[in-house]
Amino acid sequence: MLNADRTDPAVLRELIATELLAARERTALLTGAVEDAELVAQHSPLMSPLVWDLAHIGNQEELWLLRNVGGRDPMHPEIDPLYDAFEHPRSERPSLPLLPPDQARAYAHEVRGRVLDLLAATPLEGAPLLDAGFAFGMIAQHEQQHDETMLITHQLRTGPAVLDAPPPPAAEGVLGPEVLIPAGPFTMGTDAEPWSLDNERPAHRVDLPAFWLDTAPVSNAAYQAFIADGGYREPRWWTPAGWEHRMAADLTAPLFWTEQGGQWLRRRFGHLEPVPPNEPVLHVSWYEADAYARWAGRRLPTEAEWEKAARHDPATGRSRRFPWGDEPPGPEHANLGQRHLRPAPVGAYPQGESPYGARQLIGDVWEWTASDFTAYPGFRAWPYREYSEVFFGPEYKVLRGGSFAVAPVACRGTFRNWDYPIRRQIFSGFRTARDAEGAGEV
Ligand code: AVJ
Ligand code: FE
Repeated sequence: MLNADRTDPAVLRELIATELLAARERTALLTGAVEDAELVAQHSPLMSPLVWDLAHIGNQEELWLLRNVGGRDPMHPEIDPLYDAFEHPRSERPSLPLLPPDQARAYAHEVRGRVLDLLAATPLEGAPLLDAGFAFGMIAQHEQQHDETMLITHQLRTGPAVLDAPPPPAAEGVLGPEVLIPAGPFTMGTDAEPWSLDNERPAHRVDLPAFWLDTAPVSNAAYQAFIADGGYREPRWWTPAGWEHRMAADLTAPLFWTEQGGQWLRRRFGHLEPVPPNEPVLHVSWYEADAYARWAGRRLPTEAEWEKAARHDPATGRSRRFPWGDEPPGPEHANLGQRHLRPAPVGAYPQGESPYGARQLIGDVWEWTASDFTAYPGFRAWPYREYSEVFFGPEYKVLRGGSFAVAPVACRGTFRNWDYPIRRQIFSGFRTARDAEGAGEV
């Protein structure tokens, strides 16, 4: 679908409608799985009540599509400040006079009906917001991003399981521990991806020395070896800020893990289960990932290294949309879209392999990189400064590749996510790298 002929307006309209519908089905499932009392409750100070996400989805859709694209008047201007993410921090949102669940649903539904009418009547060209249906694509991605946020809220909730999904596919083949990425330039970022967000632009050349990268994300078994070796008790593996945080927050294992009778268990969407040794480690902070890498005699890859490993095709010299090529992600390529509510074992998805032989770069777990979230050379904020620009700087670290919770429409080789280095309620894991002295010199 994403490779459909976007130059045909009828095809593009159908693609947009399909993506908007897919997002709404996910939103309906995540907000329909619990009672209204659970929708208005705050399950963690890190998160909004689910009913806030629901009305915020509708409000952003109204703002960008009905008002900015369609020129319509605001439907309920008095509620706008409630759903402006910059007006109220998440921890305060439960005390706001939010729309109750039935009204939030009705509002989002009403906006969507009008948006589908607008889509049928609007040319998808002739203005930057309209070209290639950008504003519609941005809104489909926005809703899916909040569907990931809502899934995080579900993971933080306590109580019996309400979400279910089949298990992901098994590992295939015997993999070496790491792959070599020879020295040389590649194209980072994009000018061509029609629904790319401002921080992915523009395309630019980056020259990198050779490096080795883990073939797959670090597993729970490997991470348990770090714990068992006293990794959380040894300041020399941690940066000073990381050690300070480790002490203050009393970190001893990934979030949602507990030890019982010498065995590690984890809580996952309401199930308490043994930690599966061969799955990528999940729910670790940047500080923990960085400490693990140092303990292993390695380091986190930079964002540029990650993207070169995921996109550069040494046969043609060009960067692809995805590790496997330019085709949109199918279920054979990557664990995306909340199809499975857990990462697949390390070594799954042979069809998603990159030309260098790295696996699971897309899907499964967001991968922490060594890099701060900064603007690419030539960056231009678009269509609003609050999407990316206000977050640029050293406080945020970049994550790449998407997790099992990310929808294909909001995932690609250029996509950049960011968060504070202490955060671990997100679906975060990592892989490690090391310098390759002298390898691959031209
Ligand atoms: C890109 C995931 C950091 O959730 O704060 C949602 C996405 N931006 N609404 C976030 C987003 C506006 C954003 N992240
Ligand atoms: Fe938002």
